Amino acid sequence: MTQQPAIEITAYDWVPDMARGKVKDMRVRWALNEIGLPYKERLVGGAGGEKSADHLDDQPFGQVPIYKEGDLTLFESGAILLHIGEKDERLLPRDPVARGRAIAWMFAALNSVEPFLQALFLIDLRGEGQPWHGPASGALQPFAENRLQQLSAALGEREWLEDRFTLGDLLMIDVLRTTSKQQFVRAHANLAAYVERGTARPAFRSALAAQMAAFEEREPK
Ligand SMILES: N[C@@H](CCC(=O)N[C@@H](CS)C(=O)NCC(=O)O)C(=O)O
Repeated sequence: MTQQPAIEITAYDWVPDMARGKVKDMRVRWALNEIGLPYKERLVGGAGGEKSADHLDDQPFGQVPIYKEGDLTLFESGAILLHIGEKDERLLPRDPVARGRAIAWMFAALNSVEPFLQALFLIDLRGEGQPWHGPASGALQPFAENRLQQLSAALGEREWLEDRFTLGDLLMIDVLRTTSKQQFVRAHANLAAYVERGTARPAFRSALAAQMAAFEEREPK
């Protein structure tokens, strides 16, 4: 008899086309694949709509991903990745200096880069046809562009943000590859190449296939 994986991740059973392959359970799938840890999936409805009571019990904001392992239920992709990183030094170095740097890049992805790109996406989503759309977007864009300029300078000609791939790269690449403002990424050849390098990793490719498969099962071609 095959044993059930000890880890369960929650993902949506449906999202609009433009979000497919970009939902944040990708980060968790990718990290688990990097270290060969199997997981089972719990697919929930309610993307962008009403959330079930069970969902809200597990994730106070009614979002995905959710991660379960034994008695532990975790939400927030950054916290989930830190937990997974503890399991394997291929994701999070054991050396305290390298580990500290990797964690700093994880926070940078979530706290210094993603918020500006996310806010621009929301302004576009909610602002279509609104008189405030142009001014709001115009006011925020320089902040986002500046962050990517600074990130590009920090990366330079290196392959990864530090001297090897870590969860800091995984999160940063996920933030960059999913932004609706791809032109800001493409403006920096090194950032575009960095995203290509990360998304060429077999662990990323199989994570993408797994997320897409969940949607395709629901809507067979
Ligand atoms: N800060 C959260 C954000 C999670 C998030 O934005 N999840 C989106 C999918 S990518 C979601 O569930 N959105 C539906 C909603 O907010 O109702 C994390 O990193 O886990």
